[in-house]
Amino acid sequence: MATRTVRWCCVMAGLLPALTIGAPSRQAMPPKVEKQGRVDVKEREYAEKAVVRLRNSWTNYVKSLKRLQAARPPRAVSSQAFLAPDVEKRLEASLPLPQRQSLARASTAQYVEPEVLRSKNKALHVTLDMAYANNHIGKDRVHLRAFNGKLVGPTLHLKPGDTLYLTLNNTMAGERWQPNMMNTINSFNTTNLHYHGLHVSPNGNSDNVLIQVGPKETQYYKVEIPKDHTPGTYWYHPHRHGSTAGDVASGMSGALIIEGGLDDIPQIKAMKDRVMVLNQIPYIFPPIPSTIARKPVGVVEAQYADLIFGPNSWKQLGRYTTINGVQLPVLHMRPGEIERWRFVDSGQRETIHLRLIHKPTPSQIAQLPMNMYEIADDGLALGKMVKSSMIELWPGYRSDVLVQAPPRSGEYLLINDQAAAGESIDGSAQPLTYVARVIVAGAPNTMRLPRDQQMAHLRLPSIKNSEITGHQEAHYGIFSKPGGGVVFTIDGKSFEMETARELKLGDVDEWTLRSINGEDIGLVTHPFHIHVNPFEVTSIMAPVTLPDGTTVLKEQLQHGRVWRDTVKIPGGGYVKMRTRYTDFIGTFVQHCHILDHEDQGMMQLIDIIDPKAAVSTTAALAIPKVNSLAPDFTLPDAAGKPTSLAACAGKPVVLFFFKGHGCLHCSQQVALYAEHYAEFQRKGIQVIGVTSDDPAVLKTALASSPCPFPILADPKGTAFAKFGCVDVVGLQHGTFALDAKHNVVWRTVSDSPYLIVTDLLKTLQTDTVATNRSSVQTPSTLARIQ
Ligand SMILES: [Cu+2]
Repeated sequence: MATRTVRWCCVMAGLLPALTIGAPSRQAMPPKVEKQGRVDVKEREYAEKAVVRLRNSWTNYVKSLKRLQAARPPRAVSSQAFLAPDVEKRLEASLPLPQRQSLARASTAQYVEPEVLRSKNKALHVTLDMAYANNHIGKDRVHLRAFNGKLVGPTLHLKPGDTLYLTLNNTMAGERWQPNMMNTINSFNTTNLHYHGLHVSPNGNSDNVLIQVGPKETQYYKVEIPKDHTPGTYWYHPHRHGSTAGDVASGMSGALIIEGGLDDIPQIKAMKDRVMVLNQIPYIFPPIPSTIARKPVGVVEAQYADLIFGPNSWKQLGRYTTINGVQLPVLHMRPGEIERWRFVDSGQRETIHLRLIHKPTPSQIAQLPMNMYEIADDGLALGKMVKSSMIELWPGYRSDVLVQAPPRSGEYLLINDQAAAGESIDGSAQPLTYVARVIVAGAPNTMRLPRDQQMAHLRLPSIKNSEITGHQEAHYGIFSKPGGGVVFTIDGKSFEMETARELKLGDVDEWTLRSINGEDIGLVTHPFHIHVNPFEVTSIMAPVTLPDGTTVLKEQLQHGRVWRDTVKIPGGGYVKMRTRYTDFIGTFVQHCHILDHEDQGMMQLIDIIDPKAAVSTTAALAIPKVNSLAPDFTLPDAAGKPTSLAACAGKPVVLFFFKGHGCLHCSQQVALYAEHYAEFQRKGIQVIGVTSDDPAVLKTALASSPCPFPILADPKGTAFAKFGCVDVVGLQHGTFALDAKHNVVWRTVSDSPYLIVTDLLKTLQTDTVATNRSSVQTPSTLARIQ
């Protein structure tokens, strides 16, 4: 692990980030609540109490673990057949009320696809508004954070070589920033996005999960899909440390399809293509005072963290796994028809075992089974068809399955089968639950399956022994804390911003992943996920108890090596995988995809550096330090008149470097400063922009959109260089707050422009920048001054 020279802890704690290279493009201020009325104080108190209760529930869980793991699965309906109503009724009495076969069989809920948005002319422009929405899950009313008001986000279709321009509008109300909440479940109104499985840049405003989008903030993402990107089923979801589980559990996620590959095989092209985002929304009904007559409404809130993210919570809540937000949807197929179902497991913490079961006919003629053939895992083609009676999903997994209806009419149920102790996330038994109803009827439509030979070339090439340049180990573990509660760790440490695992671009590593939990915790399976580069799993070893009572490790990979981006690490076992670090340098993460484990610390930073490049540390050294005197410069304005920084002597300055008027984000930045310029003036702060445009281009740009403050031309990048806004990849964006003596009081340098001008304005009180007080030298203290 390399120690990072820059402390980023404030980024994740909700404060302003310190200066970084390849840092978050969006340096969000802490969410601020202006009025600290009783409601805010109470909400915070409730959330903090929930964290304590969650800790206590883990303590109690650890104590009861032996008993739980020995427990038999609750009696459930046989997974093989429908039963006579009276028998069924008796058996179902032991199940949580909603999960009854009779209800599943009677469902008339309409199957729906998420909204579909497709790229056009190599670009896809999408806006996601995050806001509370009222919806129904079955008959239950729910009030949840949502994207565009739905229980599932739109499906985004792109092709290799396209660019995704995504605007994330966080319209949530301000929430009080809670100190000391690192590695706890907190602040669901602060969010961001991760493009799960995509091989894209983790920097700037691309797939950068270190960005935080606070309440009332907007983040512009630009994700460039490489021309040679592997087609497949990917997805997007929030990934802000502390609120990932809360936001994903509310249904804030959607599928992202990179077109091509398997789609172009004629037999598959002829099939109906269904995207099925599976959510496990753990809504609870808060207690309603008996004096108020209203119906309960289901919510997912931090103040109930112990009830929704605790061990065994999902089972106790008895909620349904929804498909595209619908509980028990009904699908219609014709006899002989084959469809492609793209399962996206957006559940936050449970394992899912999908099976299709059938109903015997009254004439005792055995009903024919529906066949399932898996063709891709995590969007990546298997290169063949694998006939499967059960599709095993862990949080974050995707599975593309060809589902073949039998040649006769019939009725089927898609179930999440019961799991014996040891087969689930936490080792406790899981009951059978129902997911969807499938009716096969109508005129036959006999379709053909593809042949393995047609798919073989779509599998990513295997990594040979001779290619491997090094080895990595990662140990995932939960350990009891002496004072109660547990810690979630990778390599013995909970998440921190100070250290990162350093990897080198071009290297090919073999990783050994282990799940080693505290002795009192026992066996826990953690789904490992790493961003940016997929990996080839070569072995999954899990402990199996033999009839004589001895335990041995047994290979779980039944169909050979497989490419994935998320893989379960069996408790007490290990995974071997190989991966190539190609195309992208930058900082991202590996973590457990049980999202409450991640939020509570089971995550680690990864830095991929380019050993051949004179890495950007040179630039870092050149960036004027906080409390140091900003270097002077003289540059021409649009009229060619030389202007120097020193000309503003005695005045605080906000100085920003941008890449020219051709850049959309830069134009937005200039427009934002122009819009708020009067407020800067009232505070006595001079705003100066420095562009990489030459004076002629600048003049043309200003003629069409005049600017109230000076913009200086720096086509040779001399001032950019003086302020460290030059990197191996070219010019960087920089924003510097200088006091009246032109000492740096705050700074940020990044791949993309700093756009939270209003927050900067609010934070930069006149007295902060007008004097050179030592108490306002760091971004974090600066941010606290209100
Ligand atoms: Cu985990």
